Amino acid sequence: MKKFDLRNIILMMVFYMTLPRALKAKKYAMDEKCGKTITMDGKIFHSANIQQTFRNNYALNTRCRVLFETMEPYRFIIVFKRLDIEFEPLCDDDNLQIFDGNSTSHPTIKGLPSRICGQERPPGSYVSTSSQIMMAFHSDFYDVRDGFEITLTTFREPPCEGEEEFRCRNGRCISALLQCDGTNNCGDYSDECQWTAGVLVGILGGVLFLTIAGIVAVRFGRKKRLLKMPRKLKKDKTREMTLEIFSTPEEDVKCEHQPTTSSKRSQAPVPEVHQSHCHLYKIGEETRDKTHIKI
Ligand SMILES: *[C@@H]1O[C@H](CO)[C@@H](O)[C@H](O)[C@H]1NC(C)=O
Ligand SMILES: [Ca+2]
Ligand SMILES: [Ca+2]
Repeated sequence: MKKFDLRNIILMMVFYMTLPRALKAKKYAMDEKCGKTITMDGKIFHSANIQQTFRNNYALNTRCRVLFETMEPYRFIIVFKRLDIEFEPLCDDDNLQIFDGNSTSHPTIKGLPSRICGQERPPGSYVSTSSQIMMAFHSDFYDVRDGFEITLTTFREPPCEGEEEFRCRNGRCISALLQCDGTNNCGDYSDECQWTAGVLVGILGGVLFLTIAGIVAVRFGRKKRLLKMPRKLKKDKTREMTLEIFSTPEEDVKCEHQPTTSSKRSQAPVPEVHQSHCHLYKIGEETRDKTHIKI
């Protein structure tokens, strides 16, 4: 592995933070591109991530072909990131085929099974001998799976071109922009830096620590507030009750034992002391009816 000094590391980090999105690997779902051709120029568009589908499972009864092409003298490096296609010993039910050319009449890519299925992803990397490859996917009428995920990278035979290209340990020349981007483009991981893992672990560790610290702080704050809450609630309740009592209109105040049949004029005024007692009594009755207040 290469050794980087601090200056290079900082330069690299700045470089990748400012890297335009367009230069990063494009993602494709094969089931959205059936019958289409995807062209990678090799200089600007030099890597792609291909999945069978962006959904959870591929569809039943699928027959899909997608052609990938690049410019001479570029070729393709094929790296499997994951594989989950219904297993059958001969891969007769569901399968992926990758042809080393622009049609299904070409032989399949050297080193790969002619029909790919199962859950064990083909290890290492595979290369095309021409600038075109055709992917063909087939599924039958029952049992579907996740599909697959493949990294496709354009490369040239050495000698590599100065700063624009990176020379993999296996001799392939790929775009220098693919170094340390977290994807095994060369096929032997030589384009991925040793420090990337360390830095990533460091960053993740920092984020994790801050998150936990944040959660603890929020929890602690909430607990403190909750402890204060009951006193506040009690205060509010008493105020509400007092308001209820004093906001009762005077006219409503009547003693229950007061005769209601007599006319207003003949109604004897209730003595001051009696009235206040009566008033409180009435409120007690009223408030007992209202479920939200208890006396
Ligand atoms: C398909 O590939 C062959 C060579 O293998 C080439 O002669 C032909 O022009 C290609 N066709 C298309 C449509 O690219
Ligand atoms: Ca199936
Ligand atoms: Ca890479």
